[in-house]
Amino acid sequence: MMKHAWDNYRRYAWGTNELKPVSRTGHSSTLFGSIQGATIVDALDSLYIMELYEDFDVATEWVEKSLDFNMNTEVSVFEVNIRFVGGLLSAYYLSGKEVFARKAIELGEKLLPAFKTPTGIPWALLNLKSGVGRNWPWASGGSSILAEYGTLHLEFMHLHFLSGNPLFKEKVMAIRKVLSRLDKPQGLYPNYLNPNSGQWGQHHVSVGGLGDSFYEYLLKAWIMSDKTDEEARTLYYDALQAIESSLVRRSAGGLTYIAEWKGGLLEHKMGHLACFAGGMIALGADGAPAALGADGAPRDATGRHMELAAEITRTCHESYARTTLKLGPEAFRFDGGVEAVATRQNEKYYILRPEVIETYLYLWRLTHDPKYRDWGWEAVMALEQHCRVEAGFSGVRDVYASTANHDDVQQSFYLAETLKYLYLLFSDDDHLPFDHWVFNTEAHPLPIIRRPHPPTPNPAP
Ligand code: DMJ
Repeated sequence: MMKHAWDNYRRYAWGTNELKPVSRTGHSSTLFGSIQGATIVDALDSLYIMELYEDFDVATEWVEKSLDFNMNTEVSVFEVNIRFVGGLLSAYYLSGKEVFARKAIELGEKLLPAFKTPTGIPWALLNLKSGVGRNWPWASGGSSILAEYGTLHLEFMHLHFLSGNPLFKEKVMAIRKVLSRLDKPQGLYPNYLNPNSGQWGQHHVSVGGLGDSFYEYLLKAWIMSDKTDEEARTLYYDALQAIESSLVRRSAGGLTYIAEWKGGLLEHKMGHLACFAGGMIALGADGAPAALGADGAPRDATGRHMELAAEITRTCHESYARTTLKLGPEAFRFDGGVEAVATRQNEKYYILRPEVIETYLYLWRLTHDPKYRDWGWEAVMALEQHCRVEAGFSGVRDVYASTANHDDVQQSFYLAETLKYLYLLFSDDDHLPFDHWVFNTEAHPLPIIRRPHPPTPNPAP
């Protein structure tokens, strides 16, 4: 599947950001401005991990000769960080090739002006030449987005470590300070925060889009620090506690889901993006602090968290199983007489997203229950049957339709995440073991920073 996706990108869209596999041409997205090569940088580590070294060398040569950030263009700070900085960092740690570290640092430095705001909460969008930032015009009251400014920590800590430049660390630690000081409604983090006033915007809370990877990076900041960053640990488990109390619900049919919260009211909807939470909760389960039971005695939280993770995973699998194409919709609901089913036409699409497969990988590694591999295999079959086209893989517009209507985009995260997680799901646990690597939110593995033995690249022979 990787070869099919990569070879066709190479053939029809080389050097552009993504492949349009039906039109057989390049696809550009405004997220990266005029930066090119998103699929190449996103796929580097997957090629390496899958031992496709000749393809990796071709990609490396393109990075050396053609990857360019010196342009007058506006980019999404979050997307460029998770895909380009994250992809380059992983390629460096896997292969040991200096060019990747150099390019990651060069790009990271170009992102620093985004933090020039009264609070230090970065802008969503940045012009790489002028250093002028702004927020998405649609974001509540000119706010920055939780999942965007909260998903820089892992990459910036590695940029700090590799470059010695203290600014990388200072910038992400300052974000955390602002958040720690703010009042949180019922302990929850609203998705919108104004970078000028330091006040929350609209009270919309979500573990799916706009919120998701903020929670992921709290947990992973703790793990990547070799479990020394106690502040991150506390913030993560406190946030999860609030999510459990205020957002986690069980349907009449017995499915556990994570609802969204709008100004105190629950919307009984779960996004495909929120399905990553099964994996996150499982990954964090063994560090969960004991909670006091009703009788005042401490209760071990690990078992409860593993159970919650498994239940969420089951629900996300149901969201796939209840469709015609056996691929999950963008969002599914638990109201109006349905459970784990999309009811709105604009929520029925599947764009090759990884979150459900990502969660299968974590649950597989942490429980070895074979059902997670079975469910992963069901996804492989559905991808092969409905998303594979002659010149690559495409998303589909309606997972409840009897035949696939292709959207003609092969997303770069399909190669970075979906195929990598599938590959690892069917590999041994010592292939990128969790006690050495932490995956950024785009599935780019970053080594745990251990003192006094910090990470060095460890290329395959
Ligand atoms: C990816 O770019 C990342 O996983 C991000 O955290 C969320 N969206 C896509 C995949 O769905």
